[in-house]
Amino acid sequence: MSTENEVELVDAFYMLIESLKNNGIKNIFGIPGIPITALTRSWQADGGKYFGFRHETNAAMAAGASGYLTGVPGVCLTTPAPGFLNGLAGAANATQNGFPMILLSGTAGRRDTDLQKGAFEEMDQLAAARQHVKASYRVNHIEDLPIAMARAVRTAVSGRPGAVYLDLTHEMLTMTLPKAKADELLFTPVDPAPRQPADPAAIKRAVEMLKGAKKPVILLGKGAAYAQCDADIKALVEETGIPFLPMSMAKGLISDHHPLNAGAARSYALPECDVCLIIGARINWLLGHGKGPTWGNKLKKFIQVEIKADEIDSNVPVAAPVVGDIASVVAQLREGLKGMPKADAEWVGGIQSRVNASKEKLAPTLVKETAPGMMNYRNSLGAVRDVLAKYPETILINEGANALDNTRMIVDMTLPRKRLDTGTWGIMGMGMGSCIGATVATGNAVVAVEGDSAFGFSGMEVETIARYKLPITVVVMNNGGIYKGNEENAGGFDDPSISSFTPGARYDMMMTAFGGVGVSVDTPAALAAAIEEGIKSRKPTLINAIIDPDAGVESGRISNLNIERKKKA
Ligand code: OXK
Ligand code: ADP
Ligand code: MG
Repeated sequence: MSTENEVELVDAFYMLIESLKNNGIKNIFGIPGIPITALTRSWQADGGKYFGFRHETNAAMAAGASGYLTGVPGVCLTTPAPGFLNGLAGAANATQNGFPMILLSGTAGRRDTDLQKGAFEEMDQLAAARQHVKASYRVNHIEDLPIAMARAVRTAVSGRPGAVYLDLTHEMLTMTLPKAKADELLFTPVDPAPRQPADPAAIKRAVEMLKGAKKPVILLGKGAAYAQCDADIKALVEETGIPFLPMSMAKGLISDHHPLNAGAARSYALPECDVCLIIGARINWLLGHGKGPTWGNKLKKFIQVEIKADEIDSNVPVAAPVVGDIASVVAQLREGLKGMPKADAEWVGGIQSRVNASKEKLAPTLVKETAPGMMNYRNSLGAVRDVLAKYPETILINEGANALDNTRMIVDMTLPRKRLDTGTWGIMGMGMGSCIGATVATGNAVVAVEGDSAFGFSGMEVETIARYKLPITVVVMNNGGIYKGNEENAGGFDDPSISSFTPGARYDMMMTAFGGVGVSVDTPAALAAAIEEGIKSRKPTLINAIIDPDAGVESGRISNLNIERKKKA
């Protein structure tokens, strides 16, 4: 702030910071540099929380995770060009997953950029962002900042949530404004994510279909977890007695231990059902696009509760679309279904006996002893499951191939929004950023179960975790490679194979290098003890869990998506 001819002026930083605060933003994740260093410093000077990362993609992953867990957009602030592009990868992932976040980036001056004069970090970022985010807006004038921020927040959180890019031009960042004028312009938006109840006719159609169902199931996706109407969703399931299956991030929305959880009988429940009520999940690759063997090669009667109208019929015909927000629609459905008899006991009992059989088959593998250094994904994750059962508020971050699939299957979740994973894109590299975003947003302790390959994409953020002393315990499932650690060079040469990493790598030393706790373990009991200590101490902890290099399957449970080399004729 400065005075010129007695008029008090404010700068663009002030306008931006006040706009962020007016929109309920408390944290910024990013990396400073030209031209946003002083802006970042001003945010911190003003009392805003700032988390400085080592790579912008991870900062954007933190913003996305934070947005998903709270419903308030996470904010990532980057420098131009490469910094921005790195952040854009995380923003694109947030958009794909429906996580609300805002990517803010400084740019080189428009005058030079638009004439391609070769400015420092010159790039048309608005155009680059456009196809990867829900909306991208450029702010050319300081007076527009309050409206720009309101538009960004409203776009991020209303309808299907996603990322919004705000292009902060160099020229705009140098502007000033009389304070009196600024204070007139600043405002707090009203109801940025409005309720959108469904058309009563759509509810009626869905209710009739459910009432006529003989073998109904309910599929819960991460949209249902995001909607934060946990009690109503549980009540819908219990009042109807319909078995439910959670998509991976909806695990725990209703406890995995609930008697109506059909997750462990997936390959029976989905092919056999006649009506499937889908709440907050897309019928995408994760659901076999609604057809094929996942669904017994039959077209099911789908009832889809979804906020984005054009998502309906994206893969297969949906018999009863219910377009609206999940919190409203679930309440409407409960009202419409009042007095409906419970789902058929034979159908439910058949699922439950298959669930029990799957669990019984799995159980001994989770406690099986192996020689030191020869843990597999079953007994190591059996240990993880037992510890996390004692600390259900812990947020679990999970990525990898085998580390992902086995954790999803073995580690039960009992509370909503406690699991974040590779998500819609099945990406590697969401790990450490999501850990940081999750604990910053909630204050909860975090445990990450990471394949050694997956961990590498964001591993440098171990320094960030240690620097901010965050209550994060990272378990690196170290089998020495992608999928497996014992692949040989395909040509028989001396170089490492395409999937191998350094044998005997000590990931734990990455954490001790920065003053955190590092432990290397080779038995399930030691793994469990180290995780428990990490959760209880709330100290930054990295556990190098040594797994049998032969443990693991190429691409885990989605190996069918791989392309094999054609056989020579
Ligand atoms: C589930 N199951 C259980 C339990 N829970 N058995 C015993 N006890 C419990 N508690 C059973 C369940 O019935 C399934 O067996 C099996 O375990 C796996 O469950 P689930 O739900 O994961 O089923 P499935 O078929 O794997 O689900 C399909 C999927 C899922 C596509 C939704 O695989 C998925 O989310 N995949 C994400 C993959 C991914 O993104 N990978 C990252 C990239 S790898 P059956 O007998 O009933 O079938 C990569 O990038 O390249 O390789 C690369
Ligand atoms: P999953 O990966 O768990 O299957 P998806 O991300 O594919 O879930 O699907 C989530 C769906 O939920 C998206 O289509 C999104 O538009 C929708 N959604 C998100 N929030 C809401 C909400 N509050 N009300 C209705 N639908 C929502
Ligand atoms: Mg591995």
